[in-house]
Amino acid sequence: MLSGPSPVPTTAAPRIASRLQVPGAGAIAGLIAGVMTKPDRLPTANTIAHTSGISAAAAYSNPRSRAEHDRMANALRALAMDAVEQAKSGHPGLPMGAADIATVLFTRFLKFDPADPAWPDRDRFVLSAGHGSMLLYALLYLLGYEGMTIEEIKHFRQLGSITPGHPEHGHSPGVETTTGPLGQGLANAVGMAIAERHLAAIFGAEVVDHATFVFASDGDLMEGVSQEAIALAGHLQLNKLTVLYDDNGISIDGATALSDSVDQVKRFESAGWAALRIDGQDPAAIARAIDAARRSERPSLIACRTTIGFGAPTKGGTEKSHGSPLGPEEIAAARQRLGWSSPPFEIPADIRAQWRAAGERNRSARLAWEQRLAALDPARRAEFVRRLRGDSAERVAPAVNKVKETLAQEPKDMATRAASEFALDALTAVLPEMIGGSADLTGSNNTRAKAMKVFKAPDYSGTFIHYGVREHGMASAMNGMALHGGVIPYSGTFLVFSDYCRPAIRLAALMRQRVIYVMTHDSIGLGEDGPTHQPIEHLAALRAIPNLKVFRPCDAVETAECWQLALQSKDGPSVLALTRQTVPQLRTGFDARNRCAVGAYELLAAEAAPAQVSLFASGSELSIAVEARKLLAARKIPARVVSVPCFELFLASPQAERSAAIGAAKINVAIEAGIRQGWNEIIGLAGTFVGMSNFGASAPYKELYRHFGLTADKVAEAALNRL
Ligand SMILES: Cc1ncc(C[n+]2csc(CCOP(=O)(O)OP(=O)(O)O)c2C)c(N)n1
Repeated sequence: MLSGPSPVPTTAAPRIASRLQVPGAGAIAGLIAGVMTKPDRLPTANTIAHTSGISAAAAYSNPRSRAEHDRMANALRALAMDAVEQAKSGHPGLPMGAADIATVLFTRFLKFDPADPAWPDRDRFVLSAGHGSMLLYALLYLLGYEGMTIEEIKHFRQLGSITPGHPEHGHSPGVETTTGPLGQGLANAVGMAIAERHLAAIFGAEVVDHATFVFASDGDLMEGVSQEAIALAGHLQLNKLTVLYDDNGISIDGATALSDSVDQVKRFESAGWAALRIDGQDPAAIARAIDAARRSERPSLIACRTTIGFGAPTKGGTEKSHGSPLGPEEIAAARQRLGWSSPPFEIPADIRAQWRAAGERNRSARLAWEQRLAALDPARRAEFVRRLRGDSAERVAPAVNKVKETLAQEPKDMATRAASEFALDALTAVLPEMIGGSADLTGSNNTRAKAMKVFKAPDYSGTFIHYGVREHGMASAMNGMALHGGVIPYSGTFLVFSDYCRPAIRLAALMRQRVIYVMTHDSIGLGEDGPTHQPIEHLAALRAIPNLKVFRPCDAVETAECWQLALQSKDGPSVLALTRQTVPQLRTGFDARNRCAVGAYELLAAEAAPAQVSLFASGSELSIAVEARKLLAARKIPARVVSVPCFELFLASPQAERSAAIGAAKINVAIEAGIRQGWNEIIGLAGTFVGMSNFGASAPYKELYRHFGLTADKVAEAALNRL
């Protein structure tokens, strides 16, 4: 489904969002314009050198006194308490418990520059436990991210603010991914780390050398997707990935011991990670652990024992500080205990200055990176920039046209999954940034183009990922890859297992990321594997997700066109629903237009005007419609056939185009080997639907089509009954 009007406009978001849309908005946009850096991004002497005369980098990589650290961490705690109190909702416990970890990470280790939140070589920080969003907003405010003002903090969780309940990518600067559904952020981070390793292997450490840090809670690690993510990261030896686990032993119901007794350190170790336990309120221990993680040859888990709601005298350490305001009395007592005397939303100038200086400490590193980028061989630099910008259209169109020319010269009846592989051979040759994969169904999904090398340790230059039987982790990692930029992720599984990917697909759609899901075995047409494997409601369920395009091409030509549209959809994910069974090539003759671009078009006009019947179908059912048209013609009933490869594009196309596709026949019939839901938009309430209304069965597919009435005879009969 395509979205309607965009979500509520924000106060600062429009300005910021425009910068967030293009990866590398600062450096890269500057490069493209032929200038290195915008003047306003150049450092002044004051921003690089501190009054003390030492560089920002040096000052803030050195440990500060415990008292100084505590005051900086308490600034985070105070902002979290106050913002949640003012909003009358939110989660103060996590930010208060995690403040020490965040202070050490952001002021001493994390490489970033608030002046250019999209700097491609920044370290990525993912707050997987998105309910702790105030931790992130307080950090972004204190570090000096543009637009993240104290007013935004005061408007936490309010309409139009850039401080929504859970962090939303593209909505607030510095938010790397949208989190809230637990476990997703952790799996996104695995994808980010994959993208980093790959781009470093291709372009070198001078321009790609950054780490990925995830802050994950008990809930993140309880969710099943975390196991898929952890196992994949361990297997791929993603040593630049570090999970900071907020081991506070508390979730909503109370102590995690109510429902969990996993030893997380052992769990991660068994998946190939380096893992250790530390006191998560001890800055020195935190720094030592992060330092060790940075030098590890394996991904690292740092299990940080913390106290939820640290500082709150009666609610701290309990679930009472997890997800509701602490209340004025508790806040007053916490202020006292923490030694924090400033009024709500006020940060003492010296602490603010320390945070700002920490925010600026990597400015020189960023500028040095820009110099290194500028020094790259021009062709290499241009390619790097092209990949980061995600520009592919100029390469895709000629490649697709070539495929279509080949198919026009030598029409091929083939399964659309095979047609997809045929298209992929051509597309991956011109778009080396495409990173494919499959959840252990490579041979069935046909997602591995012939020339693709496998992505694996220690040589990460390959572009095909064996994800293992991990659909959810795969889809979520693809979100992280797309968010990272520089790669175009696609991968495969059976359409029926889109259910196993759905939480990640939904987030890709919410974040408007270009992620492409090849989902084969798209109907009862898969045959003998039976109803467990036969998608029935899946097309409708996927079409229900806003911003997601669901393509169901009818033949090899449409498959190539749908690939083109998916690759060109930079503002959202796409599903390619493909057949297991062979289908005839219905589009013969070369047509340079991408006919699928309007979502539905007349494939065959009626043999005589005016048409009395319009037959609409998608995918493998198009050939049934074509046969039914012949049967009706034999009865002197003129019928036209309309191919509907993409509802979303159809519904978004201009009224005139939609009317042309729908036509004016008395009878509308739709044929799709799925449920009717959604089709009324095309055939109307009075239209006839030939499809499925219950689960399928196990049998050879032709028999199943006959059994369930998906035949040309039945379609013609349905039309005749209405005349
Ligand atoms: C997939 C998913 N299920 C449920 C929730 C609702 N929820 C939010 S936080 C949370 C658990 C809180 O425990 P923990 O992760 O340990 O966070 P902490 O209490 O330490 O802040 C739950 C169940 C969610 N956000 N995502």
